[in-house]
Amino acid sequence: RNVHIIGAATSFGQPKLGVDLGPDAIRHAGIVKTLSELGMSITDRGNVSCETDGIASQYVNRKESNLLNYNAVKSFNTSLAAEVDDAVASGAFPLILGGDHSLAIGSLAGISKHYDNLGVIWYDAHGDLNDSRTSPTGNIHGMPLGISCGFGDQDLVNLYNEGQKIKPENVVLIGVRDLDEGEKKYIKENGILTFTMMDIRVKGIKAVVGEAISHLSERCDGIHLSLDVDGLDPLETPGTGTPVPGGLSLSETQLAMQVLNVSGQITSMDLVEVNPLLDNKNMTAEKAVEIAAWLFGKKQL
Ligand code: DIR
Ligand code: MN
Ligand code: MN
Ligand code: MN
Repeated sequence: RNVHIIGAATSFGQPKLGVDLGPDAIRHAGIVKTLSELGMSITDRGNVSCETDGIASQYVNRKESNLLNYNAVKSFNTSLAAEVDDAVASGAFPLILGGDHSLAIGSLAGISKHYDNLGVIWYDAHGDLNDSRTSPTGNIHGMPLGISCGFGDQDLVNLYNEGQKIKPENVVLIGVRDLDEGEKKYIKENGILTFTMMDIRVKGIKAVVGEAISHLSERCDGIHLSLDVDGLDPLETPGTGTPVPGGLSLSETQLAMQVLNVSGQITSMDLVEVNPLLDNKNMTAEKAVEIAAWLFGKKQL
């Protein structure tokens, strides 16, 4: 299997410096060697980044008060979408390393071009379903799933190609435990299949991922996994900008990835929000490599 690694070296979707170094931290933790040893043929396409005025512009360059770094996010994601589109067109599995989660606007724009009914599994403590009106922060990394569903700023919704990239009924949330009020309303109104941490504690992660796959596989022609490392507990992945206690363990995540691997249905992946400047000896990037390894077939025996 050909895997194209694309570094999405962005921090524009949130205020903390260092998440743009996530892709290189994951490379240092051995992503290429680890996946190669599992039999994958790896091409590292390097990083997509974006020209900016530097740190000082972080909160200056905004479209409206609640879409921070708007121009940088838009320009970055337009470049990323083209790179991801090219990887999918070549027949490869795109593995997008982040970088803050606003990069999913571009990855989904590039990938969805190749599918009629792309499914998405969003493995995250958060829903990322805000728009500029519901967001309590103005940080666009809290909005990419909503934008991809056609909700919010129309220039971001129509980025790279016109219209909604995914249908809300083709989305499954796993691991959520920190939803804003507007996100709860959006989930209920659109009937998004959602497995909170409490649901996972009741049903178990294996059953939850199985339900996610059966929900999506009957209606979708491909399934994208967007995995935010803050879906895991901060004890496992401390190097991330918005940690929330009470998350998934590494072994639950390994099991989730094993179920996805066995299903044979995952066609692309984002692995995001690794911030080495907030980390302890690069352990979060090492966990990210371990998670990817299980998605690509790693086993304990
Ligand atoms: C919060 C945090 N819901 C926001 N979102 C995060 O700013 O919209 N997403 N951290 O990953
Ligand atoms: Mn499409
Ligand atoms: Mn998150
Ligand atoms: Mn996220």
